Amino acid sequence: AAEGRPSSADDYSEASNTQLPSTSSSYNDGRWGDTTPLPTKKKLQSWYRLENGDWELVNVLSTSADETVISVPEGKVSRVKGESLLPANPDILDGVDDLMQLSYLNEPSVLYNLHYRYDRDMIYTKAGPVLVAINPFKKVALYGNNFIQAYKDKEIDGPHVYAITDTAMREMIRDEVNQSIIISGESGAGKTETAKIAMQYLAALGGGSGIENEILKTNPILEAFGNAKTLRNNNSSRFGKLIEIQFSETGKISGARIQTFLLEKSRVVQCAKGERSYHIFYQLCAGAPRSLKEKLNLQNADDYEYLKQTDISIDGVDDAEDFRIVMEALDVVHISKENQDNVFAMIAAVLWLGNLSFEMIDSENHVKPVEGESLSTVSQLIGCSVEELSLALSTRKMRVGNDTIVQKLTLSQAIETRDALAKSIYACLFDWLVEQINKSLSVGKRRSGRTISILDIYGFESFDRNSFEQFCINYANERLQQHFNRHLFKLEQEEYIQDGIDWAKVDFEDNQDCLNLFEKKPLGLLSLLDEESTFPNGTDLTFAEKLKRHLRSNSCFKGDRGKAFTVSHYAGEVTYDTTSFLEKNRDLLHLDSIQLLSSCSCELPKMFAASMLNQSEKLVMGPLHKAGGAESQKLSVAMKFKGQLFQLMQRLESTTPHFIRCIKPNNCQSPGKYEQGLVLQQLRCCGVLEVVRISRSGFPTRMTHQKFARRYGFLLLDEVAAQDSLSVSVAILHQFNILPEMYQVGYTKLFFRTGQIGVLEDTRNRTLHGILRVQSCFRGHQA
Ligand code: AD9
Ligand code: MG
Repeated sequence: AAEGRPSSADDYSEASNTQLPSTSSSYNDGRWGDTTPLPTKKKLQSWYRLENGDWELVNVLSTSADETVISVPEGKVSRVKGESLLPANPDILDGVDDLMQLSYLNEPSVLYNLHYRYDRDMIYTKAGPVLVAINPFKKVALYGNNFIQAYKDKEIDGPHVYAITDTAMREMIRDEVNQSIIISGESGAGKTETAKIAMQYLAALGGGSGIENEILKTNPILEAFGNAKTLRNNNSSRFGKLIEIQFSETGKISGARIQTFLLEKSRVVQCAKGERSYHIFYQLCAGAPRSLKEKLNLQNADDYEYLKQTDISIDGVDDAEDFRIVMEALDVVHISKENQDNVFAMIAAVLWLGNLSFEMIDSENHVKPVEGESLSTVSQLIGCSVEELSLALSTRKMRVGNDTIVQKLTLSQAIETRDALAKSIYACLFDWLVEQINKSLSVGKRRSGRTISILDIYGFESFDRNSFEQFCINYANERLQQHFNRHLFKLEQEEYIQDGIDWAKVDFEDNQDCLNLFEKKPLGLLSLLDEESTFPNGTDLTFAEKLKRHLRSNSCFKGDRGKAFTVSHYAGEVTYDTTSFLEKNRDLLHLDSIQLLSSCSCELPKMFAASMLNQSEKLVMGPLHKAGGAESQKLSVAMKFKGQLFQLMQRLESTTPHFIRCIKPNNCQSPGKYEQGLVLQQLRCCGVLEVVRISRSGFPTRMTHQKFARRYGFLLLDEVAAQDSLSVSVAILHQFNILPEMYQVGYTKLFFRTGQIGVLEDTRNRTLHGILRVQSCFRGHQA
């Protein structure tokens, strides 16, 4: 792992020159004070924490036992407590391309380094084995065939998605081990774009058969059906995705398989102000050719209740043009024209369902759908009679003992039934589409070489109000974080062992306690949720109370007032509001609706019904749900998700992982804005600072014997008997009184604790500065 990790600023300047063909913006927002790289030594500088939590670079004028005198950039002098100061790195380390090279790995130094690079469009930085990517929110000249070629030929090796993908590809071939690229980060941080950039690199290197084009075309399809505008991201993925790209023995792409996780289906019937439903709805309305429009009786987007509650258009997005791209992509992945029409018919059916209104039929508030265009269009589109549809939306069959009775629905029950049907149709359609794509991309039964999987999954979420979705997402992130920790911990250890140095145990924070809180049976969050979901009288409040009763003693759990509870996640505390937890977890579609779909004459609704029934059956028989008993209709959402997650982790465990952490520099999706606090919070959440912390408790600075001897050898006062690099290095260490616990001598490298190299660098700089002065004096004298 240390190979290709330049360990001094000299390497950095080379790397930065080659990596960046053009340097655009200059660095001057004043917040950090004068940060223009200086050719000469700065005064002793430190980071000073301002009241708002931001850090400022200050000069240290003097230090005593209980106070330090500093001067801030504007020249003001203040006396401050030592605790509010952290050491700053020597400026030769400005903008290093691997955070591991920093002598001081404190938060302000990391923030500064990333900011320094970001301002120069160097959006990628390594944090040891992890690639950090900061969203530029603008086009940056870092991609395309020339760059791909250059990374492939190793002409450039600066941090980049291409570089990490290249490593994955090489390791797959060299070690014959499956690889994974795990991309995480907050909404809008750039995961999906990053995944596409990685896919482009793989397609360019492993392409040839044409299948790579099919694989790339899955992106616009999945984005149309699974992405939506949210307040955080105009193109937010509302599902998790793992794409496994398969390679032949010769390293050519032979096929692919996509797995998706937990599509947010509530969005189909309702979304927040300023957000939109799935792109495809607007695309279809805006872009369908006239004949299709007529066939589906399509109106404008703002004629549909499900869409007109919120925004219809997105700035800079042409839905009609995007629809054309989606249709073309559907052709490429071999979805027949007939099936494409069937898909769009389902989309239209969902829209028309939303327009269905109800009228009162008796004095007991019972309702039935209003007869008219909406009802008749839906029934036409799914292939059933108006009567069947009307009945399914206004009554519910119940079993009482051995008898079946028919219960009439009230308005709210009818609306709930209608919306549940719309959501199910959409979710089934999404799954069906993924299945069709997989068929097209599948290499068949022949199991060929190896695979590279790319995981683009929602990052940790903590909002003002956190619901069931955040609960599931954050649980997934706990699992991924554990994978991340264990892997990095192992990597670090391996490097020490390889170089033959003492491996004193480095402690790292395990999140097993939090995972136990979720997974323990029978008294864990997931089990208790499922138990309460199967109780007919269970409510969100009884669920919350149950949690408080049983989990009080768990250190990661805190009961709050009313329906809320708090979990201490690795990334921070999150308070969940249990409102709608049970309903979302049960995710019931009444049997009447399933029966309606199965009796339809159109193919897709019939298939959807079959897959829903199939799932309930699997569940009743399957091992996962013994406890639920035969009455439970369906695997609960949380249990299904947990099962998927376990499978995912198993698959990932058998791969060599490569981690990319995406960071969102501001909340307004705008270029050039770098908000310290926001970046810092994400660095903490996605574990980058943790990696840095793990390294800090080890020996993060590494330099080969040769390099060390070359760089500092001239500082030696006494002759060294042997001139080999190791002897010279050891002599330097002695001369500078570097304490034995501060370093380790490996077979090829010297390993230092944080900050040690800083001392040597200071002396080196001072000496060089002195030499230069003497030389210039000397020249002056000669003249
Ligand atoms: V979400 O969790 O799905 O809501 P992502 O996937 O993390 O989120 P996405 O990749 O969609 O974020 O990026 C958001 C936007 O940032 C994109 O639409 C681009 O406009 C922008 N972006 C992200 N990465 C890059 C990049 N490398 N170059 C230019 C980028 N723009
Ligand atoms: Mg995304």
